[in-house]
Amino acid sequence: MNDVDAMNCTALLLVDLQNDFLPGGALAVDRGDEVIPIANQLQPYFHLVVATQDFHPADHNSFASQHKGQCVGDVIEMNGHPQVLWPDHCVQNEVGSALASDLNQASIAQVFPKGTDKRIDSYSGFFDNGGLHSTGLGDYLLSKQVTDVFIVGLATDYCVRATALDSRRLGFRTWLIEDGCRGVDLKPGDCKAAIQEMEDAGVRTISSRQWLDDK
Ligand code: VGL
Ligand code: ZN
Repeated sequence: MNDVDAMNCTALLLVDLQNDFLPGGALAVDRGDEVIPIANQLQPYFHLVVATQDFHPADHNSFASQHKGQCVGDVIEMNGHPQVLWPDHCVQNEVGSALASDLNQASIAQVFPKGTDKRIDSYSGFFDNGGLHSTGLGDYLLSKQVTDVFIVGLATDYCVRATALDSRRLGFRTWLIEDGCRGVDLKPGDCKAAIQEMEDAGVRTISSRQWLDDK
């Protein structure tokens, strides 16, 4: 038994399960496709399913292509924050930004786009990287009386990490479904460090099996 009881309201948060983060995509996460069947299997066992969507304008400042002389993987300063430069990805209304075609989308109550302002990136599904602009996800979850946020998605060391930390900060009991996430590991060990940081912040880790075995 885990300690989520019937009094709690559980939300499954699908982070950036989009074509560009899957093998063959512009910012492919190694074995990112393996989390899609896990996300599908989990969905029926939550009160609410919501998703985030990385959704950039074509000239987003996080793209290396927008910075003369800079390469993918370089880190620059953007609005006073360190910013990794990425390949062009998840461009609005292109196939790369669409939710993964194998993802069951029928039960997704709402999709929250992020990274829509070209001037600043947004790893978290709740706020931009400056912590200023809200996507509305937090208020939405509160309006649904959600107490427990369970996270699966891509990528462990970027958007999953930032989303889980903000979820904790906003006071939700927050769970990382570890086998439901894959990461980038630009530097080897980044994912491991991200998981440690989330745990230190009070995020609890669980496997999809542990959750499903209880049902
Ligand atoms: C992400 C890098 C850039 C992510 C999004 O979803 O983790 N990573 N944009
Ligand atoms: Zn992005």
